[in-house]
Amino acid sequence: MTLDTLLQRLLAGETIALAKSITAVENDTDQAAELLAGIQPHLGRALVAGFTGPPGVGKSTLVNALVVELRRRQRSVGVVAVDPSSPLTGGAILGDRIRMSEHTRDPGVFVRSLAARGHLGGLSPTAARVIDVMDAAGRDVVVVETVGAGQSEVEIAEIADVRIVVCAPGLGDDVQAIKAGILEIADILVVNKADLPLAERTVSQLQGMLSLRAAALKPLAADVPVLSITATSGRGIAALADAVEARAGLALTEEQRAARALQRVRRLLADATAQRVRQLIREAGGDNVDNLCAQIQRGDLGIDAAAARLLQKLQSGDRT
Ligand SMILES: Nc1nc2c(ncn2[C@@H]2O[C@H](COP(=O)(O)OP(=O)(O)OP(=O)(O)O)[C@@H](O)[C@H]2O)c(=O)[nH]1
Ligand SMILES: [Mg+2]
Repeated sequence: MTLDTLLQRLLAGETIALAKSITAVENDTDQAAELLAGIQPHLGRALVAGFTGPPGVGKSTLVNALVVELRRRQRSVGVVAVDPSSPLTGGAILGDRIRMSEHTRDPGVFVRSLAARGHLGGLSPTAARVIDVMDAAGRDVVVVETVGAGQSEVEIAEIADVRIVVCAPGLGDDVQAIKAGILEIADILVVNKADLPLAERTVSQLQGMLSLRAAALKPLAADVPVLSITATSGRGIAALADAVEARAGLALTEEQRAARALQRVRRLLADATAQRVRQLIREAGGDNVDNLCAQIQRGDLGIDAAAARLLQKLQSGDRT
């Protein structure tokens, strides 16, 4: 298939073109680069819903149940499951594949599992591109599942229009993990496994944290709903779908679409730039960086001034 044909068929939403395009993107082919450039003017339509949370809380089960609900609402769906290859849960891909296989005969659902490849806790740049390809193919909603919230280059928080943080009842560590930062990114909090004991307590703990945060920092935290859900039975899923659709529009005007696309590109650019700078620093290594560090340690140079100087040196290719 020529690039033009592939692009046309992808934009028309053909499943085969979508599959081919994603494979090209995963393999980082020359055609993929051109394809990604070609789809740019068409991005920003899909609502990207990012699910994150500790291993085993039921993210995949929840995503699966949400997909069923979205299909009931006639939404076309793309699912990107970033396989954590987690030593904790093992076999995650297999579990996801089995659960997702009930959708395989529905052209309205397209599922792709991606290896995390060292991007544990976040998204690889490939995942971000796969999301774009699904967007270009006209999927109404792209659902992304990642584990935790790590330090990878492209975080789900950066890409998603709606961030859903999932936890399960009565796991002290869970709540700690959520305290440690992912609460900050949540637009919606889900306490899954509401059929288990202590679910209500976890809900009120989370509500307590949110109101503390609302008082301290973020007045908008009060708007973060805490939903109690049993993914295995589907209880509470409709409320989740409502909340997702309420946070980010599905029927966008051309202006809103352009604004959403711009916001994503902005984040990706910032991200790529940060990555490039890190790489340059690694390559520059040695004296350049060490000299600046020594000056900082002697108290001769402030850290911000040193960073500005380092950026200048990196740009000019100055290796002294
Ligand atoms: N009791 C109960 N169990 C659930 C519920 N949702 C999921 N589970 C179970 O929890 C286990 C983990 O579910 P997954 O959906 O694989 O969890 P996950 O968060 O995707 O796990 P990783 O991707 O490995 O991090 C499975 O055995 C599910 O059947 C629920 O609502 N209630
Ligand atoms: Mg999973």
